[in-house]
This record gives sequence, structure tokens and C-alpha cells, in this order.
Amino acid sequence: MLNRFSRRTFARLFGSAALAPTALSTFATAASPEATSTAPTERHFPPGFLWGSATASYQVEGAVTEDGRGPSIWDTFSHIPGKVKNNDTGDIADDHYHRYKEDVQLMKALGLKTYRFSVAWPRVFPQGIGTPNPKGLDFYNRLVDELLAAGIQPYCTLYHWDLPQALEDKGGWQSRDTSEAFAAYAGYVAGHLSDRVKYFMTLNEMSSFVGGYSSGRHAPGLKLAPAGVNQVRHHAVLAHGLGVQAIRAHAKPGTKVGLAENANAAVPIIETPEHIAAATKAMREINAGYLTVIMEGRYTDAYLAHAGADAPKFTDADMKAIGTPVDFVGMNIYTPSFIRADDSPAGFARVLSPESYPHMMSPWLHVGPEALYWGPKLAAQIWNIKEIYITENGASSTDVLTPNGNVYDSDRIMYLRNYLTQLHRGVSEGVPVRGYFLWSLMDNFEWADGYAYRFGIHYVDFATQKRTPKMSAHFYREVIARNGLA
Ligand code: GBH
Repeated sequence: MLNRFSRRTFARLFGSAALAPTALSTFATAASPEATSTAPTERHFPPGFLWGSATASYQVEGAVTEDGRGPSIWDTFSHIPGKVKNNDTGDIADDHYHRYKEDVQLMKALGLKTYRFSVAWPRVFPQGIGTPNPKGLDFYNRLVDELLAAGIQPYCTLYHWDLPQALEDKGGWQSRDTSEAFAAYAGYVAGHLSDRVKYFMTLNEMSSFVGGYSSGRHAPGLKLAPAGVNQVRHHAVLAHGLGVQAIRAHAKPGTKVGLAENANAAVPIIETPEHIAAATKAMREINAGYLTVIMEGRYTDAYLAHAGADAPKFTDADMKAIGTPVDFVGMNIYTPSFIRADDSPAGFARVLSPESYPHMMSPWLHVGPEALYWGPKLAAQIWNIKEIYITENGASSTDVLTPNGNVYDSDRIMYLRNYLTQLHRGVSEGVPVRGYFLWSLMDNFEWADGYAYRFGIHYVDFATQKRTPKMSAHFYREVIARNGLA
């Protein structure tokens, strides 16, 4: 289909004579006298590299009152007028709860090796704790079976922001009890799915959901003072640590446990030894409240000094749990944090971006492909990590729709090709990235941005729920088929 499309367009633009072999070879010769072939340069990834895609429960499932699901903080939040663009909610989203079989076929057509989904906590425990709801877990049993039948390896995230509202009513992430409740829930799910799911991630993007207690742009929409926010953050990393322990206690032997964290990817502004050294220092400090404390089991001195009287309250036992070794690290990487060497005691400084800095449709989504090289490289080096996944990377686009049903997203292809080129650079050097999950399989509920911002490689018409592969889906299918850049 791609070939037919290209030939047709090429002919329309340049006339059909341009497609004649002589015209093509003349063109190639003129452009590059040395070229002996017009075959694309293939830059391969290691055999077995896991090409995947990712979604999250509240963003795709819909069916929010079905089969005993309890409300989550995102149901509550999205129904408060003015909180989400156009007052969109996840009530229906992609209706994936009913259409998961069709969606697994989309994955199969792409050639995906793996798929990362998240479990909605309030489906499994409608009250957050207590009596499980078997129908809730059944959905994930069916999904996992469908994936395995299609030859796709499931990667399961346990928390992608849909906290049961019943727990929020008791303080949510401000309460240590939520960390304990998370561990109980995580152990329960892993106990039931680990006969078929081999990889579990505890929490997705702690800093993003902690933002729901500081900027208030995400659920539950609170704006706490710094001491409160630091305590919420501590409960998040504690939930991760207790979750790792609970999963290990309940899952089948051989199950691997990690997390999916949007670690800030420090990128040296210029690749000189001094800027690289600065970026290496920065990578630890700018992630001090999350990845660093998890990998090291202690808050850095700079983090505690900076927090001062607002520092979180914790025990030695907390720190031991937080530092429980993980089997792998998942990194969600979208944007770079540019760093330069500096004479300050810290030894580094952020390089601020000018107004003109290029971004994708989402204003925050600054384009910086090097993030996919430096992020995992520095993390592996600093913490001696042996197994890394890029658990999310992708882009929003305004997507050009043509009357005959094509969806052209050349900017998303540009973004992906450039990021994958940098990933390839790292993997070729031995950076231990084993897989890549493109965000996202299909357009979905983009949190506070509602349905206005599309991250999918499949276009979703939300009125009819029709899915259409975008040009980027064809691109990605080609990457997967070659196990290399296309
Ligand atoms: C990820 O967040 C999420 O895991 C995923 O669910 C989401 O759909 C995807 O990426 C695309 O956004 O509007 O200025 O307040 C990415 C990290 C952190 C980026 C919060 C947007 C809000 C910036 N996100 N951030 S702002």
C-alpha cells in the first residue's frame, strides 16, 4: 500500500515519465556520482530487539462503570467543568474495553513484538483495598490471552494515574496507606497474571501524577505547599519499592519487575568532556526525587539541602524498601534537558531554551532526539543498569486528513526517525536498551488536553471509533520488519 501510494504521488508530482528506470538512475547518478545502488541504507538493531507500543487504561478503555469498576480520581477530575480541554472525559475514550480484539489485530498488522498496557486499579479493587472484583481482572486475562495468541508479549504497568477515588477520599498519595494499598494490589495482580506476563512495571511517571498535587493540572487537582508535595513524592517512591517486594512475593519465579519513569534526560549541550561530565552530574541531581532515590536507596545531600525544612519525613525502613533492586528500568523519554558545565558548586547548569525552540503539537514537547541517546546511556553508566526499555516515546501532530482517508503525519515520522537514529547510536555502542515502546498505538484521552492532542500512529475517529493507520504506522511497520531504520 505504501509503495502504491508513493508511486502514485510521485507520478502526480513529477509526471509518470519520472518513474521510468532511466529517469530514476539519472537522478541518482546526478545526485551522487559515487552511488552504486539506490537501496536504502539499513541500520539494524540487535536481533531480538523488542519493538512495541504503549497505551494506558484510562486513556483508552472507556466502559468506566462496567463490570463493577469503581470510580478513579480521573473520572472525578475530568467531570469537573474546566479541568480538561473541551470538558472531555475518559467515559468512552477508544472503547478499547469492548474493542480490544480489534486493537490486538492492529498490533499484529504492525508486526509488534510487545505491547505495554496498564491495569486500572479501580477495576480490580473498586474501593482500592479489600475485596477484589473478579470481573475487573478478567478483562486483563482476556487481553493477555489475546495478545499471546497474536504472538505479542505483554508488558504490564500497574499504575498509570487512575487512583481509586475511595483512596483519594482518605488522603490519596498524601497518605502512607496508599503506598501500602498499592503494594497489596500490585501483588494481587502479579499473582494472577504472572503465569503469562513476565514483565511488570510498578508506577508510570511519578513526577506527572505528583503534579496532580502541586500544579493541580492533573487529578486530583490539588495545589499543596512544598512540604506536602515532597511527602506525596516520598509516598510515590515508597509505593514503588513496596510494590516491587509484593510482586516478587506473589509472582511466578522468573518474573521481572521494574518501573516506567519519565526520568529527565540530561543532554550535554555540546559533546565535549566538560559538558558531558556536567550532564552526568546533572542526570543524578535532576532526578533526585525519583529515579536516583530508587536506584541509590537514599536522597542525595543536595536534594535534602534544597528541600530544607520541607524535606519529606521517612524512616530507614522506607529507604530500604525504596532502594529494593529492580530487574530493569523503563524510561519514558520525550524531551531533552540540555546541560552545560558551570563553575557553581553543583558543577552544572540547565541551558534555557529560546522561544523559537521547535516543538511538536504539544507546546511542552520540545524536539531533542539526543535525549534517546544520552538518557539511557547516562543512566546505565551511573547506576550500572543492565536492562533498559524505552517505555514511551512519541509525538503529537495535527495530522493531515485527506478526503480519501489517508492520514499524513510527516512531522511525527520526522520525530520518530530522528529519535530512533539516536537510539540506534546508543544501542550500537552497547547501551543496554532491549526494547522500545512507541506512544501511542492510537489516538486517546490525552489527560488535561482531552482528545485535542493526538499521539497515535492510528487515527481514531471518536464519533465512529474507526481506526485508520497513519503514515507513521506504515513507517513503524517498516522499521519493525527490517529491525532497523527506515
Ligand atoms: C506521558 O507523559 C504519559 O505517560 C502518557 O500517559 C501521555 O499520554 C504521554 O506521555 C503524552 O503526553 O502541560 O506544561 O503542564 C509525558 C510527560 C508530563 C508531559 C506532564 C506533559 C505537562 C506539561 N508529561 N506534562 S504542561
